[in-house]
Amino acid sequence: VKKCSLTGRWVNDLGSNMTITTVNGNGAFAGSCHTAVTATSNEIKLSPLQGSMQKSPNQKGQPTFGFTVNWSFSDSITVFTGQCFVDEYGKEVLKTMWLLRSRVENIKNDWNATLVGTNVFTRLQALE
Ligand code: B9F
Repeated sequence: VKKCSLTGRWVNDLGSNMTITTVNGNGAFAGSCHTAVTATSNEIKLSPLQGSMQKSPNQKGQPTFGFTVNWSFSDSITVFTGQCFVDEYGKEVLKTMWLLRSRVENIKNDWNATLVGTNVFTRLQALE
């Protein structure tokens, strides 16, 4: 079975681009994310991400992972959790869910400070 590797460039169903540059021996990884969507007038900026993936000795492939994106242009943070799958055509797919936490000024607004959603990432094919 083809192995799923997180390293490389990915695009999700919203059109956001993500690059994972390094995965170390402990499964720690780093990269950057450029969201295609926002809900502020702030200019979208490339934002750093840091994550961790399962690398158990008996890794049967299709690892689980989590990562945090620290949005450089707002006070918000998104955490993603997911799994890297190889689909029936041998294509790698990252199936994720996310929580997006916004900063609120007052604890009374805490109840609506977190959004939840899903994203599907596929490998960004380099232009030929
Ligand atoms: O638009 C977000 C934001 C946070 C506070 C004001 C604006 C920052 C970018 C988040 C991008 C999300 C989506 N992009 C993607 O690829 S992360 C999960 C989605 N997947 C107003 C308050 C909270 C959101 C909008 Fe805001």
